[in-house]
Amino acid sequence: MKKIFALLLTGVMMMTIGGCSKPASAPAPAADAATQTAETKPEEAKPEEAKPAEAKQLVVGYSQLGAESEWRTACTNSVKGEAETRGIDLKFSDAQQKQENQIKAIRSFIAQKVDVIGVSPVVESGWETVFKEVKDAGIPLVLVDRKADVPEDLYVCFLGSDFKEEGKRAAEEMATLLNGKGNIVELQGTVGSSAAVERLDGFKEVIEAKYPDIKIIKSQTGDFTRAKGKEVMEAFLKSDGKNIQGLYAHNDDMAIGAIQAIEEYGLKPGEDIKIVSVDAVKGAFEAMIAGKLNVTVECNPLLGPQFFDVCESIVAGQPVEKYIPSEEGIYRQETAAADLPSRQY
Ligand code: GZL
Repeated sequence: MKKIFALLLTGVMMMTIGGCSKPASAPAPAADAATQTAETKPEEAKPEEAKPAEAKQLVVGYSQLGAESEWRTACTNSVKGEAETRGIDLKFSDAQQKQENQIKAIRSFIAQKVDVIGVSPVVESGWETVFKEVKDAGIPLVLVDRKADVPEDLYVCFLGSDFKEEGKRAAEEMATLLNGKGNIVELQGTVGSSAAVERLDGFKEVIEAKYPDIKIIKSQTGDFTRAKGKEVMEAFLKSDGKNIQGLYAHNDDMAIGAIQAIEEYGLKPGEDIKIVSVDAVKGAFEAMIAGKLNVTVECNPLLGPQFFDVCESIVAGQPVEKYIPSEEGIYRQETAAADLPSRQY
């Protein structure tokens, strides 16, 4: 009996060990190779004729801050037009001058896995968190037109104007118009925007350093719009009226609004009150030709070509400068009629 049990136990053991000896992923037995048909044998397969790889279409997300001025419209048109010319898939968002809308748009671009993100920050502060999300997603970021107060490693480059230099140029032009003496009111751009902060600084620095007989008696934001510029100028005239000899406006749109307020008050803009503004949009040339504006300091909005040059360089792995300045001039009443026909915005 014991012998029969031992024999049975030995048989069971032999079957069990035999069943585990084959690893789960044993390679197909040699016989499989013989069943391949002729046309699929690797040594005879004819590789597809190598087609040149189609260049992948560039996909760029661009958060534009708003549509508050002629300048902004020209900037948007330049970006959209250049994207179309180059066949770039542009994801465009207009934030209507609200930072929360820009942040939402940037997060949407991250979710869409775009190749590059461009941003025109409505204000300088409040960007570090979302820019870190962009960096963590491995997407390069380009600051277009305006700056953001973030560590430099969070963006590839800033593409735009030297706003402080624009403010300095405006101050020299105003001093010439006033012969170095008089009271000025100032219409500031959007509070906290790099354009407004630096245009104020540049203007103030030159006046305080070189023109002790010129005083800035009032300074308030007109938010870069015609309507607000007119409203604030009306308040300036109500409080200081004939005591104002000059107006410095951070953009042409606010200057054009202020011109309406000055005329309604009964004074002659460009004569009783000398006016210097910034941007050099067509509306400013028309006001200069009418003798109502004296000088406009150019701020170039045609940033589309430079923006997409930067995007293409980044995607191609080419080096990009941290700051790419715009080329800009100064335009005065005397040459406005001759200049206007060649203006692009
Ligand atoms: C300047 C730009 C400013 C313009 C305004 O680069 O950011 O914003 O000067 C515009 O006209 O609103």
